[in-house]
Parts: sequence; C-alpha cells; structure tokens
Amino acid sequence: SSPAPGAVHVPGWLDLDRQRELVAACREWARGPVPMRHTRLPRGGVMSVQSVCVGWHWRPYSYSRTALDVNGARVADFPSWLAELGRAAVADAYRDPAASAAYAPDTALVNFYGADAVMGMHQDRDERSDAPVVSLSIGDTCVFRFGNTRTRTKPYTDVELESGDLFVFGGASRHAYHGVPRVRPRTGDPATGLAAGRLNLTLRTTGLPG
Ligand code: MD5
Ligand code: FE
Repeated sequence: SSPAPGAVHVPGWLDLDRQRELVAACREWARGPVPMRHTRLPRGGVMSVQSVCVGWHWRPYSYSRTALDVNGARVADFPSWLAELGRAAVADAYRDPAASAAYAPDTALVNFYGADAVMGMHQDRDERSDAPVVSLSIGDTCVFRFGNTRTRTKPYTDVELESGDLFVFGGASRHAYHGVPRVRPRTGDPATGLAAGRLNLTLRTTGLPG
C-alpha cells in the first residue's frame, strides 16, 4: 500500500530464510570492524537505538569511511548482494524496471531496537542524493510514524511494521519526518534468529565519491 506519494509498504516481502540470512549478516557487522553501539549525539545525548554501518559510517550528521566517533576503524565494505537486494526491493515496490536498474545504494544503516528503544521524529538529510531509501524490518513489530515534510508533528500516519516488511521511501516521501515511537515486545518470531527486539536495515545512496 502507498500511504503517501513515493512511499510504498510491502508487508511480508522478506521470507523467513532471507530474514535469517540478514540477521546472520547483521550479527557479523555488529562484531566489527566497527562494533554496534549507541550513537552519541553532538549535544551529549545517546540514542536508545544501537547502530552499525556498512559501506559508509554515519554519525550525526555526516558520512565518512572511518568511524572516528567509535574506534577509528574503516567500516565493512558494502556487499554487492545487498545492492542487488535493494534493486529487487525497488523493483517490487515501484514496479518500474528503470528505477530499480538505476538504484545503486552504497551504505546500509543497521538499527537494533530493544524493547524500550525509540527513534524521535527526524528527517534523513545527510545523503546528497534523491535516490529512495529501502527499509527492511525483522523481529518485533513497531509503530512507524510517517509524517510530513514541514513539521515533526501532525499530520502523521502510524503504520505497524512487522517482521519481513519492506518500506521504500522515495520522491516526495524521501524528506518526510518520521520516527519509531514504540516497539511491541515479544511480537517477533525467534525463528528469524532474533530472540528479542527489532532490527531495521536501511539502504541508502550517499551521493559521495568512491
Ligand atoms: C527505522 N530508521 O525503522 C527507520 C527506518 C533512520 C530511520 O529512520 O534514520 O535510521 S528508515 C525510514 C525512512 C527513511 C527515509 C525517509 C522516510 C523514512 N520517510 O520519509 O518517512 O529504524
Ligand atoms: Fe530516518
């Protein structure tokens, strides 16, 4: 379904095997070269979500190859299979072969939400590209709050994102405010390999050279 122009929600897009593969890959990335951690905010806060990056390292509010705010290591390379998964996601969401063939994500942000983790309303503005963002959810269901491009408040639409769901944010939705006000504990299937919590992978195009 499409809650706004350019935004497409495809429930159950990832089968259980694919979810298990992604959980296993995220476990490896979480170990290093840059460990998964709570990102520190410039004003001294710490995000309740834990994150690890692939391809490019995101810190508030820029991308780099090395994680100078964590351990100084270079992040893991962005694998070609992940770009291929992104193209398949865009193809299925938009049903537009040209849009999917041109899709070349170069970074993934992996977010892990424990039972009490939340993400406040924000825009994703650090990418120098208008390419869509591909979001994949595994584990516990969450409430995803999909807002507007002007304010972090109403109007917004709350959408339940379940394990296996795909969401693609492009076009006019690319710069909408959004957040995760709550996770629904123990709603996920441990057969994904995730005993508890929610995992979200977002594939993005930084627009940065090389
Ligand atoms: C999540 N992550 O569920 C979300 C999925 C983040 C973040 O928000 O920045 O790590 S990405 C949702 C997204 C991306 C780009 C645009 C819009 C939503 N949108 O217009 O609503 O952990
Ligand atoms: Fe975001």
